Amino acid sequence: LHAPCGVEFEGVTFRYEPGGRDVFKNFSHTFRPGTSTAVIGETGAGKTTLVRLMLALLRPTEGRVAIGETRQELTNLHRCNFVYVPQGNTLMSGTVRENLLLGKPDATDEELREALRKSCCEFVFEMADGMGTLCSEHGGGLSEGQAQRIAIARALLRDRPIMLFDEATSALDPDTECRLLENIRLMSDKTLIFITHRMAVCDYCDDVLKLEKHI
Ligand code: DUT
Ligand code: MG
Repeated sequence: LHAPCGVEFEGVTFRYEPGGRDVFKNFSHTFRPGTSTAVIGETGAGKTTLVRLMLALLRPTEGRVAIGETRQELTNLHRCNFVYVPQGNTLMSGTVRENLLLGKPDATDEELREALRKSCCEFVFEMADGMGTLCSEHGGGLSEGQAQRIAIARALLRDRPIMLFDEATSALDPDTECRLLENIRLMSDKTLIFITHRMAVCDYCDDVLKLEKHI
């Protein structure tokens, strides 16, 4: 359905306010189609700003961001190439199944189970109510790491060419995190971007992008 799709930053300068600090200064980088990249950098280095520029929630002050074959300026339309898993709990009140179906409304139970297995959510199968277990906006009976994995399963079901993870596995133990990253990487046609504070994630990626803070 979707061809592999890259993201290109070309000479991007960005500041939040006129006369303010440059968060990016003549920054160029290509996220190659079908590869995985770990994005690291100290707090304030611009990781979340990078995400917002890609999603066209912000516009470069100078330069441009291009997606796939497009050479035009990014518009809201280009956002459909992405699935974004932000930091923190993003589940809604409802069952695990209802949350997963937000990713793909017509998914079969087998597709849901497959996504749960890929995102290391075997714990769901062991719960008395299975996919009927209730989640709440505050996590409910789930641990933070369990809620993160269900959010990732939902993102996998959405099936977009570019997947953006902003600290999306921060609550997992290192073994589970490695298993999950490996599973996601096996879907090798996706362009994967992992924003992380954990150096171990870099070992699972084709590229590492370190953002520096400009004073
Ligand atoms: N900034 C603003 N206005 C905003 C957001 C950020 O001025 O609405 C500044 C704060 C910082 C720089 O931009 O100096 C980059 O912020 P960003 O949130 O992109 O940094 P991060 O790398 O995502 O930091 P963290 O690791 O704390 O999430
Ligand atoms: Mg951030």
